[in-house]
Amino acid sequence: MTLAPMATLRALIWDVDGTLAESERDGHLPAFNEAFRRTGLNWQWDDAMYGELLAVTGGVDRMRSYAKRFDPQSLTHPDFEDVLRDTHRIKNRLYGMRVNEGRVGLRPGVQALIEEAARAGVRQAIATTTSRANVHALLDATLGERWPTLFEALVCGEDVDAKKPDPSVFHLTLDRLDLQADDCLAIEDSPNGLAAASAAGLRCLITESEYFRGADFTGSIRVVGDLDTDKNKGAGDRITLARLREWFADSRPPREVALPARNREIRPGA
Ligand code: XBP
Ligand code: MG
Repeated sequence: MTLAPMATLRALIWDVDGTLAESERDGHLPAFNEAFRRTGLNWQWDDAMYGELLAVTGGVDRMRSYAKRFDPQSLTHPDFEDVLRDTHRIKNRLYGMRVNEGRVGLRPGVQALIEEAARAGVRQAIATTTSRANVHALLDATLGERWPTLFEALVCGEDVDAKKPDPSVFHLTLDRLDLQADDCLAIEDSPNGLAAASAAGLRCLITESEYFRGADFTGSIRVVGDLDTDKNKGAGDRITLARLREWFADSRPPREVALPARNREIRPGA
């Protein structure tokens, strides 16, 4: 019997919304509602509705999907697509303002893990379906001007044709890092994020967030709450890099791997 070599964790690939921050609840949702008021859309999303709408990633696609389900009349407006674009632009500006006002902070334990990984030479990247401007705003406001030195790749919604659960954002991130999926751990908070990471052949840790608590995360290597508390160990015992390395080495990469359009070799777990 030949034993498979033990996998070594070489990079962390971070999601943004819901993972680095509760930015959906504290940033995007209130910004969407204020943008609707400003553009004259007679829409108002509450928490329960937004939780449902998050099944669709990407702000513009989310609004379009809401219109189809709940306000089909709006689709017949000749300028509907322009209204969506304007509303989204305004929403992102308001989101940036909220972030600058300090209303969207990093989740507990996030900064400690980022700093620890950086000190240990574990490489880091960001793979998100949000707009680039939103990521810049959040990282500027929370990690300050040194954040570009912490993340080697920053892949955002504008960089791909299809958003999560499509794996494109992860394929591009792996390309930029020049690493194989088997070397990296994705950190996500949503079923769409997990599906995207798994389809790219990545192991995935789930840090449960407001809107996806209790969702089905089968296929992840672990489901934890905030990163400052290991549920199995008790309050105050945070998710350390050592723990991630252990969980990573003890797990297998996902079997369901969608090959990227470009013929890149990705080896699913045996
Ligand atoms: C994030 C998203 C984004 C944000 C809003 O998903 O789906 O659409 O909700 O950002 P994930 P934009 O955390 O899985 O990357 O309005 O810029 O799209
Ligand atoms: Mg997310």
